[in-house]
Amino acid sequence: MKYWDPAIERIPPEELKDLQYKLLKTLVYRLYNFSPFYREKLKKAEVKPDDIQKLGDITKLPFTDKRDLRDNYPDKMFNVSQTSVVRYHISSGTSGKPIIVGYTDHDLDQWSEALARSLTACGLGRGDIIQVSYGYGLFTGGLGLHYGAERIGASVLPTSTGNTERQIELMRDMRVTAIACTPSYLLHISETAKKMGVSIKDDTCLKVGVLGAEPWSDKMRNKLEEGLGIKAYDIYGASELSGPLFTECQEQNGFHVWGDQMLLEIVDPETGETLENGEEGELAVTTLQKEALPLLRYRIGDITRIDHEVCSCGRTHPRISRIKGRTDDMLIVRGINVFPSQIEHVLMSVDGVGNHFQIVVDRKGALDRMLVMVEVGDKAFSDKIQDLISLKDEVGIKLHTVLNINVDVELVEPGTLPRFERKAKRVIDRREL
Ligand code: DLL
Repeated sequence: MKYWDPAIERIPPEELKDLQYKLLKTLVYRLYNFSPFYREKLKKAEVKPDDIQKLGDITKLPFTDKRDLRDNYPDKMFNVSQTSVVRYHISSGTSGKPIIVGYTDHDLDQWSEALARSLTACGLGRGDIIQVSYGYGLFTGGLGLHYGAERIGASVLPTSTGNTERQIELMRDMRVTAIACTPSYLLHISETAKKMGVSIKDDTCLKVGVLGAEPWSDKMRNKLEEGLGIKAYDIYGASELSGPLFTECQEQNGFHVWGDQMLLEIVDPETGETLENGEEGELAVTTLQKEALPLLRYRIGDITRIDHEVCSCGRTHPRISRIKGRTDDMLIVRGINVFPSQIEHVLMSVDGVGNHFQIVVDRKGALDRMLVMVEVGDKAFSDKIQDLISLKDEVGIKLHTVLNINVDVELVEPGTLPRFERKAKRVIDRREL
């Protein structure tokens, strides 16, 4: 088993808790004394730095969320002056103002360090050639993985997104061993390669995918792993936390979240109440060491659960399970909560259905209507009409069983739904118009 920094990655859990407590105490002291934004928030919540006497006292502290960042646009929540900021990234978000994040030298160093541990946990290191096909620029994916991969001594091929045929030629000719991109983009790459007559499995050296920035299912993982002959690791992160940060290890059983950098809680999305270990809820993150944009109990909107068991890989830091969805991409259709990831899961379990789908939600009179458009697989497409009708019925019944609502299904020709180089946009909600 390879570690990047075994002393910290295998730190005894009790020592990690002590370290987290010390870092939390220092953070609250720093915010109370030096950040006008947090000082006001802490005063309102009637908490002083001295009230933090143990790790569990974190629950006395107030939450923050996206609204705080938006209300303090562009940089009023920063806790350093502009002269200490060496980089900005911007997250576009789906509505309202963008979110500006900033980094000091130390922040960038910590970010690369976290990714160095994570990429090592995916079995990568010196000698690997890593194609970074996340967007470079304001998005955190490209530059984040770039510096993380350089830190472990791998060779970086900074292709960014787009120009897919060239990406495939380079992957083959440069003997790329790992690719970092969204799972939907890797799917698109694999389809394009097929059209070009390139077999990623047989004609390239690709063995690892570091795939994330959007929810994807285990079924999709199986398809990618089997189809491309790779190990596909999930990677999680968010601009507010720095960018991409945490991956699974080779056990592929949850993201290892580096506890010396981030302190995690799971809270009830409705009430904000802290939930027990192992319960599913909204992730709240406290950044223990970030300088430019520290976040206290930041409610990130992602639904997951925490596992404090030491992983069989030997790493002792807490793990979170794969992201089920967001509190805010959760669709409520006729009063029922629906996550796009549940729909993907069902579709991927039906033989004959392709990999691409789109969800359209509409309202007829007072009634919500959900349509799932899905491409049929190449093989099923050549089948008889009767077979297609049965396939459509099968999808409808399976979706109904899992979601508990009637869903209209439309089978469409392979290659007709939009493809994505960045994050996939699977849901069109027409009810708001
Ligand atoms: O997506 C950072 C990133 C880049 C992560 C590259 C992984 C790889 P944002 O654009 O700010 O940052 O979006 C963050 O994306 O709160 C989640 O809702 C979602 N997300 C990120 N990774 C995953 C994942 C980047 N592996 C938001 N599974 C987060 C599910 C994910 N959702």
